Amino acid sequence: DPNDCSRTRHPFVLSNPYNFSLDIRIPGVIPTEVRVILDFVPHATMDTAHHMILYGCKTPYATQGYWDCGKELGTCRDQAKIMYAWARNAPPTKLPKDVGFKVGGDTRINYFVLQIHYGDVKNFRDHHRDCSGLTLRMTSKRQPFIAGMYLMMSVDTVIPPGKKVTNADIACTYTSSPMYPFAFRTHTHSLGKVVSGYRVRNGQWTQIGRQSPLLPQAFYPVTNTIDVRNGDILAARCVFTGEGRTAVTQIGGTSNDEMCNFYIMYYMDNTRAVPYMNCGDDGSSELFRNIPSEANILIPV
Ligand code: IYT
Ligand code: CU
Ligand code: CU
Repeated sequence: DPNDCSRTRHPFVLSNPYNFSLDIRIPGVIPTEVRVILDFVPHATMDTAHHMILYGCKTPYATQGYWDCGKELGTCRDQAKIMYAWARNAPPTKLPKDVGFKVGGDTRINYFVLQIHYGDVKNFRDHHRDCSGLTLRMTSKRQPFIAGMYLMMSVDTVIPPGKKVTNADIACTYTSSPMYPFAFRTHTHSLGKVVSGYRVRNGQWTQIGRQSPLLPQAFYPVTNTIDVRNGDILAARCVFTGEGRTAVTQIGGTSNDEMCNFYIMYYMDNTRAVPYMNCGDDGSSELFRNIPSEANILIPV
C-alpha cells in the first residue's frame, strides 16, 4: 500500500491551528559514497498534497525535521537543485533505463530537501496525519547514463499592468557534450499562459516541450526525441498577461511576483556528464523573430 505509514520514521508534530504531524519518508542524509537514483516513487495522500518538489544540495536550512520554507527560510543555504517534481493529477516521471541521478560523495548533493505544498488546510480538519513523501530507488552501481537538469530562467522580465501580452524570452548557446532531453517542466506564477522550449540548429526550431503553467507543474515527456549538441541554441518563451494587475509585475519569489522557467531533464553519457546547467540570458529579438507561432497560442485548460 503506497499510503501505508507504518514503516515511516519519527513523526514531527506541528502546532498550528489545525494540528497535524508530517512525516517525510526519504532519508535526509546521503552516505559519503556516490549513489545513483534510478526511480522516484511518490506517496501522496489524495487531496492533501498539491505538489512535491525534491531538491538536492550540500547545505540545507536544517538537517532534520521540517520547516516552513515559504517564510524567511528557504530550502537550501547553497544553490538548490531540482531533481523531481510531483503534482496532483499528473502522471509521475520515469527515468529511462540505464539512467540515474548521481548523488552523495563529491557530487555536492549531500542532502535531499522535500518540499510539499498543501493546497488547502481544510483537508486537515479531521486531524489525520499526512505521510506524503517519496521513495527513491537507488543503486551503488555505476550507470551508463547520468541524468541532469538544464534550467532556463528569465531574470529581468517586467510585465506592465493591463498589457495583454508580454513575452519573456530566454536563449543560450549549448557548449557541452551531447545531451538527450527526455522530460520538461514549466513554471510561472498566475500570470503565465503558455511556456515553450526549443532546440535551434542551423536556424531550424524543434520543439522540446510546450505546456500551460496552469496545468499541474510536473515533468512531462518531451515532444520530440532529439539530441542537443555543441553549437545548438536552446530557446524558451513564457507568455504572460498583465491583465488584472494595477502595478508592474517583476521576477521574484512571492506569488505576486512572476517566474519564467523551462526545465529540461536529460541524460548524458556517464564518461562526460554535466549534471546541472543553467541559462539566464535574454534571447536576441533577432533570434526570436523566427520562433514558431505556436509559442504564442494559448493551451486550453
Ligand atoms: C527566480 C526564479 O525563476 N526561480 C525559479 C528557478 C530556480 C530554481 C532553482 C532558481 C534557482 C534555483 O536554485 I532549483 I537560483 C524557482 O524558484 N522555481 C521554482 C522552484 O524553486 C523549483 C519552481 O517551482 O520551478
Ligand atoms: Cu502546489
Ligand atoms: Cu516560482
